[in-house]
Amino acid sequence: MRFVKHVCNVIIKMYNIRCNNCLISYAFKEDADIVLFDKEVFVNIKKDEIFTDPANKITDFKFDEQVADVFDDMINRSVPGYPEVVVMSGLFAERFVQSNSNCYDLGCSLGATTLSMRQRITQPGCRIIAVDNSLAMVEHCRANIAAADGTVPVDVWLDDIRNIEFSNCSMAVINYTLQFLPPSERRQLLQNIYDSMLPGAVLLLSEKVTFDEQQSSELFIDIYHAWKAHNGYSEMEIKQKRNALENVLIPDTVVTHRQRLTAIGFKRCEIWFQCFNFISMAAFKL
Ligand code: GEK
Repeated sequence: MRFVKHVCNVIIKMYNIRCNNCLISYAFKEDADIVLFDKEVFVNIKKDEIFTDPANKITDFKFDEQVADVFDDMINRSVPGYPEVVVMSGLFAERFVQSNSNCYDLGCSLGATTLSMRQRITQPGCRIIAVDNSLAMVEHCRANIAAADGTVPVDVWLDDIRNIEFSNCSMAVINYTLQFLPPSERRQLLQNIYDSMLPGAVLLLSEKVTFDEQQSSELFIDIYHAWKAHNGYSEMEIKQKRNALENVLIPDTVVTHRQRLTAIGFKRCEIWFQCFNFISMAAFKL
């Protein structure tokens, strides 16, 4: 179990996200016309020790029960900016979700983004559809949703996001999941989402990326690994996880993401968050 606390001083808004046995509280403070962001993190979660022991043979990474059980800790220590992206997804939901429409959380894992969106949706008649193809993730996610407060109905589907028939969509979020699809199948999924979108809808896409400049790629990977070490992962854990993900997580460049989104029909797409080689984009239908 780990226990982390970081507090800010002047709190004007407070959000709580319950996820599994973890409570993350975010506080926002405001100074004149500048909104400063700070957070209080109060975490009590199972530690990710999956790659602690040396393995004879590294097998491809799988989202099984072992991973689902420690996922809160794993993703918070492995994806820089993850808590911010989760909270900010809620702020996008508040602004973009339209009445009587569907919102999608694709590759929902434990449901953190779903809960964040649910807390901020104000429009009537909305439904969130959270999809993941890992049974372990879906079971944990359903328990998390059932334990959380909220009036917006949530359906958690055990399915491959490539099989979904999207409809009446005002917001779709695909946080750190497109990267796990074969590159040749990414465009069709995004096209399916786009085709189901209402005018004014938004797609949030968060991904690990690579860079055309090899020097930039190497630099960001290096700093990223230093950040993982700072978060308590050993060199061996970092190396073994990297090897396990090698054939499973295939990052695109920002240019590829932009070109694909534009070719599909999105009118604008902007990077709204970046930390090292992790980005979040917002793509707008109009
Ligand atoms: C979060 N968005 O907490 N169909 C459905 N689910 C899939 C597929 C697929 N084809 N491929 C992978 N997944 C989450 C974090 S994690 C990112 C997303 C990470 C699921 C997989 O089972 C896992 O739960 C999730 O996508 C990726 O905001 O672990 O780096």
